[in-house]
Amino acid sequence: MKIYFAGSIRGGREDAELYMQIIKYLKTFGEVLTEHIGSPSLTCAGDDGLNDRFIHDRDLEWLKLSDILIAEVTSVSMGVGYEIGRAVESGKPVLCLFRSSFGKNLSAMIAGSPDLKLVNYHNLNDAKKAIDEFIKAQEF
Ligand code: 6IA
Repeated sequence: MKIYFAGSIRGGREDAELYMQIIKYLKTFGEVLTEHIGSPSLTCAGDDGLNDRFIHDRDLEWLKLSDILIAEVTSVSMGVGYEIGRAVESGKPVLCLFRSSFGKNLSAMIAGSPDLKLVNYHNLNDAKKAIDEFIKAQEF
């Protein structure tokens, strides 16, 4: 199974360590095409040497190749929202993981979407449980 993990980059890297843990768990189910999202060396201000058009086209290509999209949506990120929208439009199963206890408000465009699965969670173990259930529910 190919998995697209989406997490904030320019929206802020506060949760980068958590992304890394989620990605590590997702790798037990298949190939994570976006492993770099958890990298501590990828900063919101930094430059990985790639231009934006290249990043956009490459990431959409990976999204097309993916079987599912799993997004951590607590940190507000325009790129993650865009990826979720594109995945929903192309009929991919989408799981959004949100930590409501962090006092952030989730966009109504995600919270109100009937075309994705949204799970409120508190810690990594909860996230793992949500991932297990979501993947089990898919028919590949
Ligand atoms: O708006 P954001 O930057 O927070 O969007 C993050 C989402 O867009 C992630 O889920 C990625 O899939 C994608 N994305 C955005 N920027 C990049 C990137 N390099 N490399 C890979 N995926 C990206 C940006 C480097 C930048 C700090 C110069």
